[in-house]
Amino acid sequence: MRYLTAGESHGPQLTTILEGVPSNLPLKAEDINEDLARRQKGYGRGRRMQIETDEVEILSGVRHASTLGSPITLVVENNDWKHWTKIMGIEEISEEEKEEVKRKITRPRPGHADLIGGMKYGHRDLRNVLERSSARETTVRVAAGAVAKKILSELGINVASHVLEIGGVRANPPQYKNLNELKDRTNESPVRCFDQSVEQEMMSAIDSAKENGDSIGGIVEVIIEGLPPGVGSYVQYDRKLDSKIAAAIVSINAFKGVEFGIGFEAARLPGSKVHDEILWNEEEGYTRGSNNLGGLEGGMTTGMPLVVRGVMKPIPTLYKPLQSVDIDTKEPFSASIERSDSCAVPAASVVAEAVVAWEVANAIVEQFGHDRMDLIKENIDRLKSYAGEF
Ligand code: EPS
Repeated sequence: MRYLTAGESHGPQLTTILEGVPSNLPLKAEDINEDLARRQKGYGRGRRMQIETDEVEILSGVRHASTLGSPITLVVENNDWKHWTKIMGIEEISEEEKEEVKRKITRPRPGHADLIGGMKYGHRDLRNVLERSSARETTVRVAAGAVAKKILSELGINVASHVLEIGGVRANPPQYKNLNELKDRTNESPVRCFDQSVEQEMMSAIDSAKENGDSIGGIVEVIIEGLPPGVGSYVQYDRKLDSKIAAAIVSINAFKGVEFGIGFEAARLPGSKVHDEILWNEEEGYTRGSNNLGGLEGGMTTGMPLVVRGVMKPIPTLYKPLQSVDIDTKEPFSASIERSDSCAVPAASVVAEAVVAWEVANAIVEQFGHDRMDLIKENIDRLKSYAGEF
């Protein structure tokens, strides 16, 4: 499977076309809208989220609530577009009109794509860069991920995400009975955190960042349960599932790092404390005594829960002035901006869930038969019973 996204933050709409989604997958707009709504929530978002009510329109590839196997087109309208029709219009405008059209940007934000994107594409109005580099694009990545999650759920595979850290406030490792409990509680939490004892502290950290005109980042975690062993491969670098997931995580706006299982902690421990001992019992077949490697060995799933974390830097759009240079005058300036999120970590956890789900679903679809959901299911069941007896 593959997908592309298109659309500007304040343009008319965001679009994604998903290619290679198997046929006969039950799919309704509600399945996608639920995740779009989850992405819009989260303490620390700015005023833009009050303007938008993200809802998908499915324009191709689905008939009578079931996929056809043909490309699926998903569109989400930007409600804010109506305020930007002149500024973001597609039609030609005269030089005088251009002067009238305010909001030309010549002052790049440190940490954003503005300066280098302008240099690279030859845009002296940096709006031409920021409109596409904006995290608004993650809306349709979540829509694509919702379709991937639907594939996984049909195969008995469960995907969750939660927030582990915001602005230096750390949650205790979540102790949950099952993944649905983790999902239910984090969906209720304003910061998408399982540990209620730190929720308030996280929100206070967001409040004080906002008061100071600053922004804060954090750490999110994605967990996938119910995977068969052997998804991905060790035989070639570009077939390793962990490499694809790592690329997907750092492709999310503002994400700077990724780790699996105990991650960077593995550097500080001896091998005897890192590797997960292999066990076997009649009922479950092969299992592990621990899951330090996050469900991946040799670029393949082990059958244990897949655990991956991503690090989000603070959003670079700050009310607090940071030193930069105006590209027209070359004068230094430190300006404030109009509108920003002070923290988007809770929303980013939903995005992380979507992009990881896509990579895992894609690897499964490629490996277990591309075309039809029923054949994919049969192939996975066959592999699972083989693995149990192996
Ligand atoms: C963003 C800036 C803000 C965010 C936006 C990402 O938008 P605006 O410039 O319209 O205030 O709200 O995020 C979204 C719109 C979204 O849907 O997540 C940026 O510059 O990256």
